[in-house]
Amino acid sequence: LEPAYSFMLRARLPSGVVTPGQWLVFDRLAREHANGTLRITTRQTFQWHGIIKHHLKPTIAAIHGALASTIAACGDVVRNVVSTANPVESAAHAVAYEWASRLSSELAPQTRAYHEIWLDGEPLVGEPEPVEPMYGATYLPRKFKIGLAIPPLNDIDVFAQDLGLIAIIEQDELKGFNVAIGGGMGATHGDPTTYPRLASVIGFVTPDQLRAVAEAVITVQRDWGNRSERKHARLKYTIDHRGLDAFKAEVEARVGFALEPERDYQFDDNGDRYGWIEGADGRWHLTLQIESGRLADVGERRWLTGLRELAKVHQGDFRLTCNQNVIVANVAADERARIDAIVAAHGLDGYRTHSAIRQLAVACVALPTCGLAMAESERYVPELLPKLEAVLEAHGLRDAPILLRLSGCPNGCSRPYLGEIALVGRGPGRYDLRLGADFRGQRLNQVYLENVDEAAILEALTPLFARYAAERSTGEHFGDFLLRVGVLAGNVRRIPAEVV
Ligand code: SRM
Ligand code: SF4
Repeated sequence: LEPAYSFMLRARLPSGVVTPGQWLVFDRLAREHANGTLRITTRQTFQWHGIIKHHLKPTIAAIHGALASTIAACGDVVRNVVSTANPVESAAHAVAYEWASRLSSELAPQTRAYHEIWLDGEPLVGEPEPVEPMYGATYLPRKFKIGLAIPPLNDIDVFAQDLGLIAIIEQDELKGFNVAIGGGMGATHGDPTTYPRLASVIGFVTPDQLRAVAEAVITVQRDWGNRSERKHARLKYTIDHRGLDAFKAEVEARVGFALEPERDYQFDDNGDRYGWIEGADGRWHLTLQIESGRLADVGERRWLTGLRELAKVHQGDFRLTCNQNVIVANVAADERARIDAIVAAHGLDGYRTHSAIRQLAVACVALPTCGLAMAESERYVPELLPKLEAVLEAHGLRDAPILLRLSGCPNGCSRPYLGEIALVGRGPGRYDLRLGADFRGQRLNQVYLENVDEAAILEALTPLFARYAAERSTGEHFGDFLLRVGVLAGNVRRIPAEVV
């Protein structure tokens, strides 16, 4: 007898693209080997929860058989490369997506041990494991995240990435990318030497320079990153410790050219655009809201089944979004009615009627599967939202787009520090209430109340909603409003002395 351990598996799906064939495999794995649910993550991929030990190998083999992988979905390597979720609206979008896929495959670890352990590959006994060309023998100090955003959409939260790429597209032609480095969300309660940080833009590269610059940023972090204190091992601390200019100079020295000055760009928002959108090529894309990314069959919501039924008939592909939603992408105009019927029959059409705050809510997994959770997150959303909606409705704010993010602990898997309103777990039923990020993923929020319960959160928000309803200017977002009227002071970022 041994303890009944169960595991979580995560796939690597660059840019969140899933073919219908893959979807059917992943759906089967959810039902046969996991807890009957598929979980879309905030990095555009799937997690399966509750896999018991002897189901791990067949599940990984089936993912591999579906031409996907779990390698580099976790670990101190380049993680799933994310990109703006609907990159099919123009030819330049397609090129940007190709870049995300290329970075994902070329920067993945080359180890054969994975194949030997999980896929019955040739044993490596007696042979030395080939040296990783980029990672070397000891890989990176910490996880490393790359994301590519295509303005005006910042749906991937490009400034939360270790390496954020902002595509510069002019007259439908991809000119290159602004390069932003050192973003990250994770922090530890009570430890000011850990903090969320937005990535800093260091310049512009042309497409043919991108691969070399990406590798240089990764290898400088490999060589300079803190390997003795894991809490300070992310790129953001390396940059604050060594200085942005020194880091950039080292990158330029390694690639042998200087980065051009950053180009102009404008982000409108970091949410998803629900409903049907027509692409430049006349194909259609339908974004559906999946609350907290959890695809399950519960009551009227037959979401897991609904997506399976869609995958059986859909001729295009699916795109997972960093806001935990799904796009039924590349649909011919005359197929739309059939897709709509399946969507409605399975209760997937909630996006049509949801309040604005519900449409924009993102929550991390937290309890019961996350071992680091201090408070509920995903499971708290259905309880909290109706209460917030009631207050908002009372002030005529049902359709006011307010970005809500919940995390069960300060690691920040829902990127809560970019929420206009955010709850960050402290303990059972207790959260830090943070307010005042912008609507574009370009400004961090601030702590408004520490370690409070639901009653205190609602009590604090009610007068703020009342003021917002009465005093906001046209089109002004909640976070911006709180700063303008002085409820919050401007954010001044100080790097703690211990980090420098
Ligand atoms: Fe995360 C650890 C879930 C996106 C920052 N994250 C975890 C673990 C694996 C807990 C653990 O280490 O034991 C969580 C598994 C929970 C479970 O039961 O499934 C977990 N993270 C998630 C997901 C599933 C949240 C979601 O609800 O969608 C996301 C999966 C991403 C993926 O597909 O690869 C997820 N995690 C993020 C993000 C957002 C992002 O990448 O855009 C962040 C903030 C960005 C960043 O990395 O700075 C994030 N997760 C963390 C951290 C803090 C890292 C740090 O620098 O301090 C941890 C803890 C750690 O690494 O030690 C963590
Ligand atoms: Fe777990 Fe914390 Fe990440 Fe939520 S934010 S999934 S509680 S590690």
